[in-house]
Amino acid sequence: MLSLMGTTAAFAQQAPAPYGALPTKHQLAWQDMEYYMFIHFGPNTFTDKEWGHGDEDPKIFNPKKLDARQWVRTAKAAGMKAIIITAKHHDGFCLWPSKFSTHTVRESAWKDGKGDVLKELSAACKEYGLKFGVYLSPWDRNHPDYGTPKYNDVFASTLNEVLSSYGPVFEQWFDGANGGDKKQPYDWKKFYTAVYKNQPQAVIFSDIGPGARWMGNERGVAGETNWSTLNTTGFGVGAEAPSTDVLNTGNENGEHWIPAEVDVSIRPGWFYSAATDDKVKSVEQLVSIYNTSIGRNSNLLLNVPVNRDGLIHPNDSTRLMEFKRVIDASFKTDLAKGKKVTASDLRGTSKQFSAQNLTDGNANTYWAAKDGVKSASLVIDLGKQTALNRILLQEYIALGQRVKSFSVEYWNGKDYEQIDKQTTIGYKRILSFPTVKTSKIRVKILEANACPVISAIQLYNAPEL
Ligand code: IPT
Repeated sequence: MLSLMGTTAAFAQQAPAPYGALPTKHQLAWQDMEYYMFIHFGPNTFTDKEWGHGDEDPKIFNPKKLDARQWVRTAKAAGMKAIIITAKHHDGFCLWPSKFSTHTVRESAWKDGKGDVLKELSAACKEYGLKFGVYLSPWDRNHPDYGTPKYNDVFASTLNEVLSSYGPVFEQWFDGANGGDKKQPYDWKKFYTAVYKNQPQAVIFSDIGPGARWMGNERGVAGETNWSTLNTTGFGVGAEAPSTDVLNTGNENGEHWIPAEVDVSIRPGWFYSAATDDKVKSVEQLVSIYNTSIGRNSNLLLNVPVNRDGLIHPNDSTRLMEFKRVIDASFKTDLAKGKKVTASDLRGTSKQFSAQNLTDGNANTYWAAKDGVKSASLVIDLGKQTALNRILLQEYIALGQRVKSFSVEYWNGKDYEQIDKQTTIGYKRILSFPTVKTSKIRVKILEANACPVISAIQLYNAPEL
């Protein structure tokens, strides 16, 4: 009997077995980046178009004051961790002097054809410690081989060229947009191979990953339920993608770990247009997007288009700074930090799984319930009446995404009263609610696919906007 109990106790203190599809270490590092800049830039910037036809005179591309360091400084000051640029959009124009195209910066008026936007941007990212990523559209309305099997080799060579010339690339972005008449069956396997051969750590974005998935709309609104797992068997990119509803929520118990990335523009269009100078999204809109992207288990790729001078317009950079001030103020002081947590279930007595790990300010430590326990309650004792209006929760996703539903309650002096009830958590979930004054918060994990493994619960009192 004694030895049996000993065995049980020792067993209970093993780390939980991973559940379901899991992130790679590159996906884990990517998820921590959270917020980065998209830059749409090219001939469309000079023609006020969103989808160029590929027959634009390359000479129109002439951003006389181009300063990639200004873009990077802006992104950095905004709190962003990286920049992804449209190296080649649907018009086929290459922002670098590609050997595989005759429609490039080399043919443009900019710097007498001697310029290279990717070179300048990758160098500036390196200088300021930001990561660099590239968007390359497979759809190409300029390349003469497009629509023939030869084009797959051209595009693979193009990928090879970009991904071997500008240092580390953290993300390769594949657009599924295709409005052309010419049919081109893409050889995605060949494209992915070209990426991984040159940049094994790169996270590949497309509608269905394999590194990260489109979340189904361009409004910045990920699903309230958002699983980082997706079924991809039988699906493809673009027209063959799963429905946007599925991309929005992922698949519970999906085959692969393919977390959502939200792509949204700070202006009505993706490309710069003087006509949208007064239509830059408001701070309120951006905060709302923050809550429905980063706050819903997604990374946020916010597009800030560069203008005809080759600069980020002051209206956009000013707004980015205003937005950052609000986010910084909202998440300035974690009122739960260091506070005592009581859990209804403990995985043994080891500190490794202790409920205190929830409020230690370290997302690499976690509380876990015992195997087989799929619901639990966690009470945070704030020690005194405290005003609160935000809660931030994180699962320890290295071991998979588990939680199916949870609720948040506050102690009103007599009872626990429900503030909100939601579904998934994932890497990060943020809930906003009208300010409550309370001494205790109770989080109930109502349902999980395996024992819950939670790395953080944080509480904030964000200033009113
Ligand atoms: C849309 C594509 O259809 C989709 O595959 C993905 O690339 C997405 O863009 C990225 O934002 S096209 C858009 C006009 C909805």
